[in-house]
Amino acid sequence: MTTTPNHHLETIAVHAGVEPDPTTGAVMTPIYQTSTFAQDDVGVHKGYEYSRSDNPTRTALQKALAALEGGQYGLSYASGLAAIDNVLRLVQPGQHVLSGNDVYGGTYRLFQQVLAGYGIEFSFVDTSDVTAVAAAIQPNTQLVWLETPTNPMLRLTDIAAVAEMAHAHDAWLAVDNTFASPILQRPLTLGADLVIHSTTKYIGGHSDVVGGAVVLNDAALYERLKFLQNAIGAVPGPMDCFLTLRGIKTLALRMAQHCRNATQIARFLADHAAVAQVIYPGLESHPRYELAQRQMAGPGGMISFILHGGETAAYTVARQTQLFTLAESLGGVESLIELPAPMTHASVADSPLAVDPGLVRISVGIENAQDLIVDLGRALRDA
Ligand code: P1T
Repeated sequence: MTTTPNHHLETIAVHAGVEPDPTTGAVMTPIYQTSTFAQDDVGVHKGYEYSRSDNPTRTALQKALAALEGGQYGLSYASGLAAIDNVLRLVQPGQHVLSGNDVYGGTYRLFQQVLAGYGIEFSFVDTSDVTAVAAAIQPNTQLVWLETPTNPMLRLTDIAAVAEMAHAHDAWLAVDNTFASPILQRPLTLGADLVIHSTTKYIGGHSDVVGGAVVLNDAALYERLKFLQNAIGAVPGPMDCFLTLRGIKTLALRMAQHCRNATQIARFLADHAAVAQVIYPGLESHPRYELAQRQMAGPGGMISFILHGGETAAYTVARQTQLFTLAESLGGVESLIELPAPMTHASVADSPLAVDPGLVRISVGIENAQDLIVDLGRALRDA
């Protein structure tokens, strides 16, 4: 059914974008596994011509994503990085992008090793410090790019404050909302112009599909991105759209459990003798705890920590957990553990964004919290 912005997020997650199929009444949007669509006459069709341009399963997903983020328009992509690449194509050679200095390693790689070669200028600052953002904005800044919480340090940025700053300089603010999910944070409502997701993570939620999304309100920017989505062609297939839509239905439920479990685990880690530092937006020790309370509806499922035993101890823990699978990615129902420096952030090694080699990152799943604590406790015994 058509949801309205007055519906609560739990309702939007279940219903948005999905209408009973007009031909059969199928309650779930079918997987329109077709590359092309018959035309009644030359150029006369039912709104669909070719599945790179549009596909009904993708349309349903895009509507659901837009509704979840409280935006007018949603666009889906083959991966989070494809979504990021499309947004960056809004920026022209000679223009400047001001990026956060703690971002997914692949984002930094795309910026520095691909797009900088096409004449886009990048600089990287700690966006959690708004005075640093103000100092780094240049006359040619067209886009401010940030993650909050960041990957992997879980730093938080005041979205409303940075949006105001960007707009004062006629720049757009893009927020990669992957770590929070729209259930916990809706950047468009705080003044951001573009919200980006790796839907591979919480939105899909089951570690079975790779995808990306952009949601926005500006009609002209949407038209340009829609053009780019088709012109560049990094679109998701109908099966992937279906899986992502199916995941979305339980997003609110899952996020609640991710937050509950992660809060318990963060406290357990904070009290553990082998642990030197726990970074989690739900702990009062987090430097922006107050902002987390104000900007987010919950602290999320991601925790980073450092052990007294440093890198060696980090490897020991990562190798010894059993319920926490050693793997890249995050946001699925199952708990994962990884070491960012040699894994997800290997592409920032030897750069100013390099990550502490002793940092451990966990994505807390929706299993029983006590079972997860026992698993971590066992692994920490040797760390
Ligand atoms: O993997 P992909 O769907 O292309 O999304 C890239 C991406 C974008 N933004 C953020 C904040 C991300 O964390 C990611 C992907 N991150 C991982 C695979 C990871 O383990 O951190």
